Amino acid sequence: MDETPVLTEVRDGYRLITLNRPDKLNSFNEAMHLALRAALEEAEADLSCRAVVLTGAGRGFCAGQDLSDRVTPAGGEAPDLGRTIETYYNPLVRKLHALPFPVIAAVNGTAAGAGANIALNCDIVLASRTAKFIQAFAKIGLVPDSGGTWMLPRLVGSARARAMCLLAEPINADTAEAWGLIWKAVDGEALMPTATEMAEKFASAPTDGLAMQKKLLDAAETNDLDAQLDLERDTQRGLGKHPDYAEGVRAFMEKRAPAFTGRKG
Ligand code: T3D
Repeated sequence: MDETPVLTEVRDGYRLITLNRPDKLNSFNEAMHLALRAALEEAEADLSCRAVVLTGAGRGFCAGQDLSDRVTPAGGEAPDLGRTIETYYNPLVRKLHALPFPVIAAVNGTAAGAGANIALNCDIVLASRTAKFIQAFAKIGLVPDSGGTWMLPRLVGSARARAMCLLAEPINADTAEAWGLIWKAVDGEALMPTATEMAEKFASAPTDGLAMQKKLLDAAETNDLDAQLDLERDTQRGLGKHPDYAEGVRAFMEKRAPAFTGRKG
């Protein structure tokens, strides 16, 4: 049994959360699901936390479901995969979207199966040039889950999404960037410095405004233009009363750096 399947480092204004089952390429078992859920809930409950960096220990980011928990003897009872997805993967995806601050995935190595899609559900995906994204599901007779079938065509278009899913071939980080699957590919040694520099920037950002940006961009995936325009109006009306807006405008006029208040809770 893993002692600490997820490591959390509390830093000034943000948290670094590391998936920590390196011998199994940080694949998900129940303990890692529970630990990651707890780590994200703790980050959310701590109002001084204004960003999260999610990465993996060792040479991989995450290889999806731990398949050693899925071996059934011939003729044995099949596992109920719907149960794990309902209990763990779907709530995790929903949580990543709902967190009231940006989540940065620092993809340090292979991200496969649900591991790839968990990374792609983060707000900003940075990847080491050695990282690969693999929709590995086809190799074991499954469909992409954790939002894969919803997200991939939106990110890279139908042709690339279909080939990624049906072929299950690795997509390297530079290609992922060129296709718009991720934000940026960087050299391996630059990955964590780039991710933490970004988190530090978010740690002094107008966090409640950024949280509303996440909400609006998610809503835009299903809203029509009229509904989205209304949502922008209503959100802007609310944010116009937030102290961070007043501070941002004053700081601009006074030609100084703004001192945003962060999360109001
Ligand atoms: O609840 C449910 O089950 C439903 C939800 C499903 C969600 C899913 O994610 S399904 C998809 C599951 N994931 C996969 O199918 C990926 C399986 N892994 C691979 O295809 C390869 O390991 C990789 C392409 C990711 C990496 O290849 P490579 O050559 O860099 O590394 P490796 O040698 O294959 O793996 C290193 C070790 O990690 C190895 O262990 P060993 O031999 O050194 O003791 C390997 O067995 C282990 N490992 C890698 N992925 C998994 C794993 N062990 C268990 N489960 C894994 N997913």
